[in-house]
This record gives sequence, C-alpha cells and structure tokens, in this order.
Amino acid sequence: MPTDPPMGAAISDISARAVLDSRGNPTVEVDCFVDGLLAGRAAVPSGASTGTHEAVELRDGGDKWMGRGVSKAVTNVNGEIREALLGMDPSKQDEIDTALIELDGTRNKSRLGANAILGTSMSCLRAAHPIDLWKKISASGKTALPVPMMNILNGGAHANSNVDVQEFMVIPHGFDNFSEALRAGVEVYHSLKSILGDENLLVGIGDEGGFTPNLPRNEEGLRFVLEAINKAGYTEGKQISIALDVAAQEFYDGSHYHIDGTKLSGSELSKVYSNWIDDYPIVSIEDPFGEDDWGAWSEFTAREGQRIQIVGDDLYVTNQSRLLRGIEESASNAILIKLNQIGTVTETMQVIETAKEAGFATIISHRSGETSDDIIADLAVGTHSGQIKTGAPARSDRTSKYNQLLRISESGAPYYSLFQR
Ligand code: 2PG
Ligand code: MG
Repeated sequence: MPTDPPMGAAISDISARAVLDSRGNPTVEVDCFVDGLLAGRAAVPSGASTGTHEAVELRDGGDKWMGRGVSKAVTNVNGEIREALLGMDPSKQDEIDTALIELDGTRNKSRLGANAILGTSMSCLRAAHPIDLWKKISASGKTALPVPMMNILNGGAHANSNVDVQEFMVIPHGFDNFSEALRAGVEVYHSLKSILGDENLLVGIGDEGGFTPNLPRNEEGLRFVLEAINKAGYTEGKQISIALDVAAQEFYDGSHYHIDGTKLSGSELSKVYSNWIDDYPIVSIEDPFGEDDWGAWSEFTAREGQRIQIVGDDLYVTNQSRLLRGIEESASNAILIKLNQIGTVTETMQVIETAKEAGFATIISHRSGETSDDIIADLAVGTHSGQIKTGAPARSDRTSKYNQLLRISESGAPYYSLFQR
C-alpha cells in the first residue's frame, strides 16, 4: 500500500505523453516521479462550450488530429517544466504552482499551455498524496461527499440535436447518503430512457452520457425529466429536483439570445426562466446569460436568487478576479469550479475559498471531454464543496468519478446536506 512520500522527498522526474480523451481527441497525461518511483499520474480534461476568458489550452494546429494535437504541450512538460521542477518537494503544491505560473510568464498560460501546466500540477498533487487524497487536501479538516448533479438529457454543443439548453440535470438532494442519492439519479436516468424509447425519441447519447432527443421546444426537456423522476417513483422537489446548464453564450449574438426559434433580450429570457421555475421543480440554473452580459446576471439574481441557485461557469471561468467582480455585483450566488479553466491546483483552491467566504455555493465540475481520471471526486470531498457535476451515469469517463465517490463513501465521510426542505 503506497503512503505519502517521507519529509524531504524530491521530484526526480516529470514525464508527459498524449493520450485520448472521451471524444477521441488527444490530451496531456503527466507522470510525476518521486525519489525514482512513479508517484502520481494525471490527465487533463477539455471543454466544448469553453468560455473565452479561460486559460489557454495549447493545441498544435495543422492537419494531424484535425489540428487538436498536443505535442507542443507535451514537449513543454518534458523540457522546460521538468527542468524547473526537478528536486522540488512534491508536498509543496503552492511552490510548485508558483514556479509553473512564473515559468509560463503570461496572464492566461498561453506560452506553455494550461493543459501542460495543469497536468503537471495535478500529477504533483497526486504524487504528494497517493492514497486518500480527499482527506489530505482538506485545509479546514472539513470533508463531505457532494450531492451529484447528473446530466441526463444533453443539448447544445454536446449533442447533435435541436435543443438549445446544454444540460438537463437531476439533483437527488433528498437522501441521507451519497450512494442512495446516486442510485435514485441512476434510476431516473433509466426511466428517462424508457420514456424516450416509448416516444421514438431514443437516438443515442451526447458527450456527457445524457440522451439527445430532438424536441419541439426546450421546455419539453423539463417535462420529460419531470416525468422520469415520477416514473422512477420519486417525489419532485422533495427528493429529486431539476438543474439546468443553459450555456447561453452558445446562442448569444452579443445583444440577443436565439432560443426556440425566437430572439430575446436578456430581460425577456429571464422571464422565460421565471416561468419555468414557477412550473417545474428547478433549483439551479447555470450560465443563464452570456459570459459578459453582467447586467442581465445581476438583474436575474436580484429577482430569483432567493428561489434558486444561479451558477456562473463561463462567467467566472474559475478566475479569482472575475469571481470578485461577480461577488461585488451580486451577479450570481454560486460558482462552477473547473481546474482546467484556470490551470493550477493552487489557484483553483483559492477560488473555492473566496467563493465560500462570500457565501457562494461551489460545484466541482468535469468537462465535456474527459478521461477516466477521477481527481475531481477527491477535490469535491476534500474541499467540502457540496456539489459535483459529472454527467450521466454512462461511459467510464463519467462513472469513474461516481465510482471514486462510492469508494470514498466507505470511509464514513459525511454527506453534504443540500436544499433540504
Ligand atoms: C459546462 C461544461 C461541462 P464544457 O459547460 O459546464 O458540463 O461543458 O466542458 O463543454 O465547457
Ligand atoms: Mg457550464
């Protein structure tokens, strides 16, 4: 059984390669060796509906891999980054990440690539704590298994359908422990499959494992998910509720939102959301507006922030200065956390801390392009974040995170209490 490296241990090698992600694109995987032994390995995820303010994912361009190769990022890890980190103490995550940020020298990690930097940062974190990572990263000593947000109907950039809303999720919040909540969410997934099958709408699954029907209107997605909750034998609102990730930037032209074949202002779109909240058990909406439409966010949060969780993803891109603006302007009451939006473990932890201090809810999230790397499960528990968003219970790139949470749940870590009514 591996243990944490002894005091005074040193990084003896860093080595990267390209592996495949869940969409068949190359991504960076990094190995961190301590005192001659492989101690930590990590792979970097990749988004499709990325925010323009995210740290830069370095891709090769050109013809190979449709331009999506990562050989430059791999070379950066195996060359400059390795050189800078050799001999460092793997348990000094902040020193490692500071060295990476300084070596890159740009504001958005565009020189070495946020994929090269994050793969290294995560591999060092794992090397420092090969077992029970979730326990070791808890700064406050507080840990909690998160409530899952399970994306069972995929639209937007993750599906080949006419649905504008990117993610229709279920949150099984009315259960006493993680495994019961997960089971309930899985049962709803299967009941949605049978409902869509009966309607001849079962055409396959999207990038995050949810079903991808064509629907006459986005609201139909809400109707189907509600029906699936009931068909599985659960009470909506009390046991299981609905969360949306609208990813509205994807249908925003800079002044209007193109949804359901109509063209709406931010204010008009916010009324659509309010009607949906009136009619369906919605408890959370992510990215209801574009990434720079700050006014629409603040107006909506002022009106609905007491009723539901309003989550900034493309708005904040796990970036401290954008989050501080959001806190200042009351643009939302929650933040989505993605390691690769900012590019190091330390900066991610700082953003989580800042969000919590401001009373924001925090949700640790996967990307639509994933690998079987399950580090976000440990991150969610160890930071006491409360919620994790990691797709449908389908395909190993999504279930690896749920399965790691099941393993952690055996240790008796407490379960987060969310939206208990
Ligand atoms: C999102 C994510 C993950 P992507 O918008 O929240 O679900 O999608 O990784 O494509 O940005
Ligand atoms: Mg999102």
